[in-house]
Amino acid sequence: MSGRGGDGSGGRRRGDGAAALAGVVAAGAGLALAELVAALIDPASSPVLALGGVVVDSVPPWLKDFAVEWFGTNDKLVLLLSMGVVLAAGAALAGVLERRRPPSGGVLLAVVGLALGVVAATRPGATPVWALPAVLGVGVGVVLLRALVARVPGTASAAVATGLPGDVVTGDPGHVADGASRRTFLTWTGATAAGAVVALVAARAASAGSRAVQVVRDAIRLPSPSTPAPAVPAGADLGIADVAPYVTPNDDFYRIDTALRVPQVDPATWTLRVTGLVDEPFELTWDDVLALPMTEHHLTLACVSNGVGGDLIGNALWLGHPLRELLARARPQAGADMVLSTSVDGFTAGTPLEVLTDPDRECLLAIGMNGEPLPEQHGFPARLVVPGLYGYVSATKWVTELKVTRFADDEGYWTPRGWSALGPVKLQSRIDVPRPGADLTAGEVVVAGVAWAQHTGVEAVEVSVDGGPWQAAELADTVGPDTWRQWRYTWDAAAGDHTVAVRATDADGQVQTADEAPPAPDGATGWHTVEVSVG
Ligand SMILES: Nc1nc2c(c(=O)[nH]1)N[C@H]1C(S)=C(S)[C@@H](COP(=O)(O)O)O[C@H]1N2
Ligand SMILES: [Mo]
Repeated sequence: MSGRGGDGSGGRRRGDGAAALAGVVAAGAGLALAELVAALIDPASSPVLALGGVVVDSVPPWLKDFAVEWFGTNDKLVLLLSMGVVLAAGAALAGVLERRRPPSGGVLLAVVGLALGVVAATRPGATPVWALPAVLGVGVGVVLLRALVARVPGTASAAVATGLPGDVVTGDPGHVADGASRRTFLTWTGATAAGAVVALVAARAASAGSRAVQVVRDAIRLPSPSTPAPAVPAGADLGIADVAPYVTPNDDFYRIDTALRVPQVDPATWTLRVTGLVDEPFELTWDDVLALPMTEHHLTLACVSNGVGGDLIGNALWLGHPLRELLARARPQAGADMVLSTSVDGFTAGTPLEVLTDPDRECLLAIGMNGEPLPEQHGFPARLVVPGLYGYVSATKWVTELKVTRFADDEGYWTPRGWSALGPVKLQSRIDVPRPGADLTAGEVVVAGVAWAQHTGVEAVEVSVDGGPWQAAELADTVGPDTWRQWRYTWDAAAGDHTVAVRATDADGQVQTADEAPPAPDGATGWHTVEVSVG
């Protein structure tokens, strides 16, 4: 096989490598510029983030479960890295195509770039301006691609390049000196790559400079509650090392959401609309919310994706206005049975209207978490929290709309993705100590952890060793049925390998089932067991 223009196939392949590099560098520079423009317009308009958002929204449930199982909360990092690999492969292909059949590489890049612009401009909350980063990025990317590929040594059009300023080419333009042309190519490619890095650094600086939301959050003074929470009894925390504390510090609180970048919501422009099947739709500003009577309530939030023994659960003191009051003011119409809450980022949750209007359940439009304004990643400036329901059907962060509707007419984000429309939290218990595989000394061993049955309450916890009889554990205090409870059992451990199991009983007398169910579609069940060796 021989290449074109008398170029041997070895040279041609070598040229392909350089063209692929040119493609990656040119596309990378275009994307870097897009990041810079996005940082100036709205960081959410980044084409990479927009594409990632589309991928997150459209991954099939099995792939999502696989990703969470393998990568846990690093799943987003893995997604971004995989996207990077795919984009780099496409860019390399564009480079090779541009060299072999110009301008097909440039056309490929342009088509992908413009598609990214469309994707960005159609994300939830987007304006048409959000297409700009992708459009400018791809424009520059195509120009750079053509310029770099033209300088790939041995490319037919390389001769064209030799007349340009900056090229150090001596000799006959038709037979470009190999070393010189390689140097020219590397100079151009290196300069482009350096430009890309500069653009990325500038993009970072620009978005750091616009951390206005953080500043606003730090300046907020939360109203004091007209209905304060009861004090946490001293006995709620047994003070055992490595057992989850009764109240989870904000920094340790699990985070689950579909957002690749934490939404930055400025309270000054934020509003909450109450709409749908109501007689009195209305809208609240941030100042309106701050003026409402506030309730404080401890409640334990759990993720439906939490496997048995998992840690996607946390307990906090929430400050907010009761949702039943907001709904009463809107006056829901007959036939309505669901509230679809929507986030700035397009996430939605469908919550039974009956739960939200229940006079005995503290469902809150929350603005405070453990004495602080909501942290940005937990929904600043406002989110929902509902005792007794998994987060995916209730706990909308960065919430902007409550639409009173019907389960027959609307569905929350996760329902068409293979999760149940209704998500009451299932009775569960977890062993925090000893850790799996622990080497213990024979004698008294403290077995301890947490158990939860939100809104029903935990009544009892029992421990069984090696399938033996269930033994009652000591239960810690709690402020009420909406939080988890710590528990402790002192085990007289004999030498050997042992399996320790835990089960809870709720205040209705229901005993935690041994039947194992995976998280999908409505929450995991089964007993948490830990294997240890005692020496
Ligand atoms: N906007 C938005 N809100 C959301 C989600 C989301 O993806 N986007 N995920 C929900 C899920 S599945 C859970 S378990 C809780 C987690 O809340 P946290 O991150 O504050 O712990 O948020 C809920 N609220
Ligand atoms: Mo969740």
